[in-house]
Parts: sequence; structure tokens; C-alpha cells
Amino acid sequence: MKIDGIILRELHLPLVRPFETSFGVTRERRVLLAEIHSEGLTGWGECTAGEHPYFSGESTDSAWQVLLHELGPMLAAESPEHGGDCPRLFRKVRGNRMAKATLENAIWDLEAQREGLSLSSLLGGVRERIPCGVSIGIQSSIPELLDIIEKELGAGYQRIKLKCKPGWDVEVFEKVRHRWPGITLSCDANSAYRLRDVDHLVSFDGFDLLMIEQPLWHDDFYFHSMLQKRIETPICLDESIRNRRDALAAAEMESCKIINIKLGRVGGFSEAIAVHNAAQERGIAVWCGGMLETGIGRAHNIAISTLPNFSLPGDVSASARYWKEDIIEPEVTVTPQGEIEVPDTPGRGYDVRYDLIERLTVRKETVSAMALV
Ligand code: OSB
Ligand code: MG
Repeated sequence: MKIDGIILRELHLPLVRPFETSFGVTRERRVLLAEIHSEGLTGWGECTAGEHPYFSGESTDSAWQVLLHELGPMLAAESPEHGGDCPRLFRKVRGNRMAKATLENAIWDLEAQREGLSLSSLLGGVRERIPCGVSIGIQSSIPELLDIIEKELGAGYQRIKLKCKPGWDVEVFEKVRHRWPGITLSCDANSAYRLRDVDHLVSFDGFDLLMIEQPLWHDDFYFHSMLQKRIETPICLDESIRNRRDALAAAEMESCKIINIKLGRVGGFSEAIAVHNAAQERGIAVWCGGMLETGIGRAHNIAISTLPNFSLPGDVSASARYWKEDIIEPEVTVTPQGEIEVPDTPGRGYDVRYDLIERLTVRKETVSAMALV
């Protein structure tokens, strides 16, 4: 498809409530969007890099730079036919997977529109609805946390994930389990623990957690494998899994029993499918993670979650949990059974609210026209 223009935008959107993890608090997102025009259609991609390089080495600013000066011009020069062609086009650029995913996912969005297929069908999805969980940040007190959990369970969510760190873990699990002995509960440490904490982590086994996500170093497989031998609770890797090879290494070393797939973290839909397939062949369940996305990234997360091995509820939840007003319509909503109905219209399945996006845009740049001739 001929690329007629690539526009990058930065939008500022306050979260409806701050989100705290072991690595920091986010109050307002600086969202980077790519808008790709091709043959009368517009594809959208969202960069999941954080405001700071704390989750991965990428940030809104580093991704902007790489998109504007490296990846954007490469894409414009090649005009790929398929989203699946992008990893090859971007091969020269190392890392920067969240930046790469921004463009690749927009090309898949365009391709689905061109073919008149829903993004889910184009990706090989099989589900008409997906099961949803919520990720609940660290709160200032346990009573506040319990109130939030009560509300989310009331809304139907099928799994509660608690962000944890030393000092916000066993006491919290105790109180939550005491109140709700039977709910599906998991936790996410975002690398907050070290090997000296092994005995402490063994004590998590008393809380019947579905998984503990990324307890140790962000780039580790070996020590997670040692830890998994000591604890019953299944380890889920998030930060460590950058691509299919990492999934294979983790499976081989038994570093985890579950993998969280995030489109940005693995570089886009193509690699997400490859991780999904590798995990499936090795009996590792996967689920779709979230990065506090707006509706555009959320629509893409919904589409990938329809693949067969996404067998656990994801961190893909309703727009209203994050935003006063989402930039898509309709907004993403969750049924009382805790599911999202997957749209079956061509492309991403949600309309983009262009006027709202224009209003929220604080920075806008077009990839050099030189590269577009
Ligand atoms: O580790 O899963 C994570 C948000 C930002 C960075 C990392 C993570 C998260 C979440 C939020 O857990 C998931 C969501 O989008 O609701
Ligand atoms: Mg995580």
C-alpha cells in the first residue's frame, strides 16, 4: 500500500486516578500516536512507552526521536503490503520495540480496513469475547484498596491483579484473601524483589495466587528459573520477554509457567503472534498485558487477545477505568460477566475521535516529505 503520509502526535491525558507501581506513580499520560494515511484510509498506532524509561529503556521522547528520524522514513520509503512485512523493514534498528510496534500496528490496522476484515480475524483470532481482569495500583492504605477491589468485582472483572513491592505484599494479600477467599487473585512486582527475598516470596504460596508477575530483575531468566524451583506460585514473565526467542529460552529454563504478552514490549503484532505460538507449543498460557493505553492501543490489545492461547483474563479493561473521555467511540466497556465483546467491523473496530485528538495534541510532526516521494 502506498503510504501518503505519516503523522506523529503527542497527546496529554490525565488518568482518572493515579497508577502506582513499584517503579513509580503515573498521573498523566504523554501518549504518542502515529497516524498513517494510505489510499484514502487511515491506520492508527499507539506507542506504549512510558513518560520515563522505567519499565523498559524506551520513553515517549526516545520513541518520538526514533519514529521521526529512523522508522518513519524507512516505512515511507518501502510502502509495505502487510503489517507482517514491518519487522524486516525495521531490522536495521536495534531494540526500540515500542517505537516499532507503533508503526507496525498501524499498518495492520490499515491492512484490515483494506481487506474488509476485523483486526481480530486478520490476526487469526478465534474469540468473539475476551475475559477481562484489572490491574490495581499500590494504594495509600489497605481499606482504600479493599474499596477498589469491591467495585471492580461488582463490575464483573474475572481476575484481580495487585501491584506489590516489599512492604505492600503479604499483609495486603492476607486482608484481601480474608475478605474474598475464592476470587482469582494475582500480583505483579515489576522487578521489586531480589534473591535475598526468596524466603519472603515462598510465603506468597499461602495465598493461592494465580501467578506472581516479574518478581526479579527486568532482564532475567536464570534467577527466575531458580526461584520457580523454590515457590509453588506460578511465575509469569512480563518485562523479560522481548521476543519469541526469549519465550523459548524461558520455556527451556522453566523460568515461568505463564507469559504476559504486550504488543509494545515485543515490537508489534508479528512478534506477539510468534510469542503466542511458541508459548502454545510449549504449554505455557499467555494473557494480554496493558500499559495504560488509550482506546487505540486498547483496540489492538482486544484484537490480539482473541488468539487461541490467550486463555487467562488480560489487563484489558474498560476505557472508563482510565479516562474521563476516551479517544475512540464507542468506548471500551465490559459486560457484567467481565468480558469485552470483540468488534467484527473492518479494521480496529472503534472509530477514532479526530476532533478530540486534535484538541488533546500538544506536539505534531509529519515524517519528512523527502522520505515520502
Ligand atoms: O507491569 O503490567 C505492568 C502499567 C504500566 C506499566 C507496567 C504495567 C502496567 C499495568 C497496567 O499493570 C495494566 C493496565 O493497563 O491496566
Ligand atoms: Mg507487569
